[in-house]
Amino acid sequence: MSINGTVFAALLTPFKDDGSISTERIGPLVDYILSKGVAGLYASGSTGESVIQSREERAEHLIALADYARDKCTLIAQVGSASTGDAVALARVARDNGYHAVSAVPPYYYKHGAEEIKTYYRSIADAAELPLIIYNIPVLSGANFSTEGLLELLEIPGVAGIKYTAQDLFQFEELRKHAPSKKMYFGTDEMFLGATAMGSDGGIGSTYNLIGDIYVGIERAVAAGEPEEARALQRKANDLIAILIRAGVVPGLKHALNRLGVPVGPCRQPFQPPSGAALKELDQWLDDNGLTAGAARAS
Ligand code: MN9
Repeated sequence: MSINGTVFAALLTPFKDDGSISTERIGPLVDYILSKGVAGLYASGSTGESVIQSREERAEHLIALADYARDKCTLIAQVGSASTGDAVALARVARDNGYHAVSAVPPYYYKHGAEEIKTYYRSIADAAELPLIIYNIPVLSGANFSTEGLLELLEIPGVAGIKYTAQDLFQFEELRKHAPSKKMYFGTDEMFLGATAMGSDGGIGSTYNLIGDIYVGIERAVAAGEPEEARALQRKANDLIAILIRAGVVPGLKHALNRLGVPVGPCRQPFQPPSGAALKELDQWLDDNGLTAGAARAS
């Protein structure tokens, strides 16, 4: 099976107001994201608050998302877990519900050796029977692979590519050179344009939940040979990202979507909603850029 598209939102997980999983709120969020030209959704990852959900909750979300969106766009299920058993169970859920691919963060918390990590990925690929995207996010997973280590993971049968959420464009391009047939998605939204120049196959990130059209626009500008336009669009995204980093990226995105009229509920604790100066800056940016309160409800 092939993975169609280049720009994927690392999907937020909508919650009810009481913090439990909301399946009803998936549809409006997906519709909003796809209306911006995004090609697909990467579910149950970092942006989806997956590590603070039970396996059962993650499965419930993955199944409801597939029911709503499998015929509308490309779907990738992030099934990674600290436990191989949980990751394998979620890989089967993805397989049985029409996902186009799975992805997995390395097993976290314990510092596992290379053979343990490879065995984990083999188990997931076998269970999923779908293309597997390695999820490299050292700042959160704690697993810092060398270029050679990542290339070894990319050689595991069933592995189709990597979501590279780091800032090392040199390493990214090294991987591009040594694994030319693999899909290489960049995961640091603020460097989407730089990664395009280094040969990425697209991007998967959190801010695509809100401003996917900007990244689609960057790709279009690059294809049209308009680097100044591409850079202006990246600049626009980065003005927002700088604020989101101060506000808290996931709480900030949920705040922005709720305010717009796309209800996604709160983040789960220990996250706290944005407050103070960061909240003010965020609301100001949203108003200045047409993402005014209630705009999605009105349209
Ligand atoms: O995986 C996200 N990275 C992290 C993707 O969560 C560390 C990105 O989409 C960032 O949220 C984004 C803003 O820094 O690039």
